Amino acid sequence: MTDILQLVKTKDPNEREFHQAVMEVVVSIKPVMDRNPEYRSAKILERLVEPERVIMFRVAWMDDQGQVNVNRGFRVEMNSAIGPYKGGLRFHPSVNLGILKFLAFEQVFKNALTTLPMGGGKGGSDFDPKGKSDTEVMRFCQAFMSELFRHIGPNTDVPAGDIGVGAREIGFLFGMYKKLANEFTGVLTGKSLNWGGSLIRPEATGYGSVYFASEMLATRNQSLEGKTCLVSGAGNVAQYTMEKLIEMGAKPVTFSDSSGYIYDEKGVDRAKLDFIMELKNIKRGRVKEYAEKYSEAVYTPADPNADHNPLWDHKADCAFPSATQNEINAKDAQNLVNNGVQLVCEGANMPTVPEGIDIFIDNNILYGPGKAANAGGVSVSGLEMTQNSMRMSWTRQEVDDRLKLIMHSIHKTCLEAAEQYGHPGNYMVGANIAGFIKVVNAMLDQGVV
Ligand code: NDP
Ligand code: 2IT
Repeated sequence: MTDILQLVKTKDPNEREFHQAVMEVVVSIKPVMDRNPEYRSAKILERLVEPERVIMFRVAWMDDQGQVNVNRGFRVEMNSAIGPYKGGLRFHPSVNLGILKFLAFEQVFKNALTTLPMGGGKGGSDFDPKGKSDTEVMRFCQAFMSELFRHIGPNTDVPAGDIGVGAREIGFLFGMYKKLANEFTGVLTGKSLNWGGSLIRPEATGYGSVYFASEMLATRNQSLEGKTCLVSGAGNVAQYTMEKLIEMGAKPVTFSDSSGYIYDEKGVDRAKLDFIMELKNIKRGRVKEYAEKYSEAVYTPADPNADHNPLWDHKADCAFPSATQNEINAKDAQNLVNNGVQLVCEGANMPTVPEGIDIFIDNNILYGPGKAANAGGVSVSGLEMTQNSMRMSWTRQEVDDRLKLIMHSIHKTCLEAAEQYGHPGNYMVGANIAGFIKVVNAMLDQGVV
């Protein structure tokens, strides 16, 4: 087991986040490997950690001042054992190959848990959409797609959104794909409604995360009603997490962006959430402006030198990290436990460091790992693909019912796998094992390829 981690570290010493994601899975699936010697002789782990294909390309584009800019574009096609590569695109200055490999690796197991036929991939660029005009974002997306289009397709690889990629970017990317491929087809998900998108796709990750939290609480005969919740982020996932929490009678009291966070002791209600959505999605402003509008709210700027994030240091019942990777360190995790949090549900991908996860598990916290808890987004992407190939659109109710059913099934699958392999109640181990078994059995069926 440690051999495989050593192999990954030796081959790609600088891919810290990828090592972290691999380590978590490799430790979790040890009992499965012990019971199935054929996995070892088929070199299944060695194959899983090697992407089937990595595409890396230059993206040259011109800004509004007529200056030429050069960014780096990527698509990591990680695993296609159970379906076409599927996963988001991230546009953020921190993007590099190691981060996209960790995201693609997680996506393989997440997608397997959804019950839908999707392999795993991830892509993106170190392009920073912040402060760019709409026309700059459009020119960048067109330049990005002018290379990516030859590698993707509705039965090959189907990208979607992630950090920095929402409805606006998907529109520009789709327009360029259609022009180059001369084909109107479901090659991206997260499309707008009137040209092939699915109802509930924008809401799906946040709603799914809250449905998963409800399932976890139900195992202790509890519900979200009346619970005080810490949410981080203020983007797609955070917004719809807060929307569903409010609908279920819970009280979100925090949210954030990379500049700082808001604590609103009275709670974010529907009207305040509308303000956040307009601020973030239309005006593309900063969360700080919320405290200028609502005097009861307190804004704390982010301190890059702090040893913990004060957002996670408030009295609360539940926490929904929904911003980015490693946003909860060990000290934050301990603060959450000390402040009475009983549930941590990961809307973001890998938001908790390994030592933090250990703290949650040791303290009997209901801990929903990202690859299970945030799988609602890609699930509804899968439903968007189904609707596209049927040339049909389902109603809001129909899609929401399917999303609920999928989250229920993921929750059950995680618990059953955890129980079967001697870790009752451990959703992390359960998610890793269940996703792993599905993918590797498909790989074995398909021979050495
Ligand atoms: P958005 O771009 O819509 O929002 C991201 C939010 O997180 C913003 O508020 C952003 O602040 C903040 N953020 C991003 N990076 C950092 C950072 N390095 N430090 C502090 N804050 C940061 O993205 P999403 O809401 O779509 O994604 C959030 C998380 O959810 C990611 O981990 C993503 O991988 C995951 N996810 C997303 C899914 C989806 O369907 N969109 C599906 C499953 C998981 P700022 O504006 O200042 O950058
Ligand atoms: O991390 C994720 O699951 C996503 N960003 C969504 C991927 C998708 O294909 O909808």
